[in-house]
Amino acid sequence: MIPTITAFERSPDGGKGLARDTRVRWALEEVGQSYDTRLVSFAAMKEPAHMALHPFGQIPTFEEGGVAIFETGAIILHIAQTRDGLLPKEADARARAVAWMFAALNTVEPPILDLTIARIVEGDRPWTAERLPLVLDRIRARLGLLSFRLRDAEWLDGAFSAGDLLMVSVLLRLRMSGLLDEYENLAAYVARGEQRPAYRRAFEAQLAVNAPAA
Ligand code: GTB
Repeated sequence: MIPTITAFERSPDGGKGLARDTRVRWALEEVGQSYDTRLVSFAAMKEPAHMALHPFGQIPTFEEGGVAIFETGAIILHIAQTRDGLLPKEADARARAVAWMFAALNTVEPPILDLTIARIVEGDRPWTAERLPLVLDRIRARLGLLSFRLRDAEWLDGAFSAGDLLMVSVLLRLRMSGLLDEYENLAAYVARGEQRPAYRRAFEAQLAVNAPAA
């Protein structure tokens, strides 16, 4: 049975690959699993059929047989646990890779999301100019320690894993900010992720849906 994921009918990023379905597509490509995509509009996301799948009316979701789940991290963990290629087989190494998945989503991504909120959602508020440097410093604090931990390694803990997939995906959100370029090894790490054939296929698949009409 081929899994079905949901994605934006048209992503607001116009095909930059920043919406979270790209992470799920990437995971599926890494394990060689073909998939169907059901595109949903912002209105359809809030309708009962989709809300039954996703309690917060968002994308992505994942359905396969009797499994219907939401939350990108949970989806990627499920894919990694049911197929080879995204988590080490050895138990201790597997636990460490899962820890990096959580670190990407729970420790590194929150301050990065704050930057989007500060710049886009609250960009016109009077306190933004004062808040922005604090938000940037919180991101730098995380990036500095991540950079120190990675040093000159190719991936976070041995072979490429779902932890790297999520960390690279989270860091990619910083591309436009220029912050990533302050950490040479992190910029190279993200570039390595983007060069993976599975990432390229995932990116192209979302681009085919989201690219602005010529
Ligand atoms: N914690 C959930 C997960 O990880 O799956 C968060 C899911 C989520 O934020 N989904 C967003 C969504 O459905 C799309 S990915 N939003 C619609 C809504 O809430 O009504 C977030 C996203 C959206 C757009 C861009 N962009 O344009 O750059 C980037 C990221």
